[in-house]
Amino acid sequence: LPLNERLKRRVIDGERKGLEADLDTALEQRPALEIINEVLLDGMKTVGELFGSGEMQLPFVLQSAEVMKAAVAYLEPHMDRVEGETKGRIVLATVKGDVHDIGKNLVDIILSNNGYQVVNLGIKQPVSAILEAADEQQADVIGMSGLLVKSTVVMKENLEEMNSRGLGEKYPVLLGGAALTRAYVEQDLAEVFDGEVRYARDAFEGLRLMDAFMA
Ligand code: B1M
Repeated sequence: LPLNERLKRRVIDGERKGLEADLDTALEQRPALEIINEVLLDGMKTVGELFGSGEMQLPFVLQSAEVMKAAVAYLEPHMDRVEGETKGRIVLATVKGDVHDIGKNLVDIILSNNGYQVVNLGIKQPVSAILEAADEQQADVIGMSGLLVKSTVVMKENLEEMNSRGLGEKYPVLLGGAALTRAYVEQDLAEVFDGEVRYARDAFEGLRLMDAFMA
């Protein structure tokens, strides 16, 4: 198989052996971020489709996720980094009940490499932990990720909790994850939230929105 197809296949098949060697070859041809966005994520997309249609079982999805994570970790040192003063701080978490963290961790990498301090709390974070960390770390922005449909409901509850604690105006909120839509966030959620809440389709839009929040 050609290199890109082979890399994509590794994600789909959860085949780690020889991954680094293929990534090294790929790095000779294109930047690390492009490998992630145009090759590896394409593989994850196929995994999602196969799982969704019942053609792939959960343990195999987990193996794919592990290859994806290993590849991102291997590529991270090869990504461009903007040096200089910190542009701001975000507390980032996958919401309560949700274990998906590949997208969240990509957001972490992109923001960290572009001048932001990221306090990454991990997965399954209740709103109380997110708000506590935001307070302790003096965050400028709160970022929540979630891929399950039920996480979109959790996010709404979290925003309502922020309202009730009078924190809506204090922290702008950035939301992302496959189950969300722009309309749900920027119309439905924006209506219930006292502050500013924005939807990021991907990590790069997350970066643009952070820049806008901090401007
Ligand atoms: Co799960 N899973 N999974 N899964 N999984 C989905 C989400 C699903 C759509 C698959 C499907 O059915 N086709 C489905 C959800 C359906 C629904 O809710 N209606 C699903 C399900 C059902 C489940 C379980 C319930 C399965 C089960 O147990 N029966 C279970 C849930 C457990 C739980 O959370 N409580 C489960 C478990 C798992 C694994 C553990 C096996 C594994 C996760 C491993 C891990 O993350 N460490 C896994 C995986 C890998 C997936 C799919 C296949 C791929 C997700 C992924 O990593 N994509 C996924 C299919 C899909 O998404 N269509 C699926 C790549 C990643 C880069 O994309 O996270 O969307 P994403 O991030 C994007 C953007 O969304 C954005 O930036 C990224 C790109 O730049 N973004 C942000 C994300 N967060 C952001 C935050 C921001 C800004 C941008 O600012 C704060």
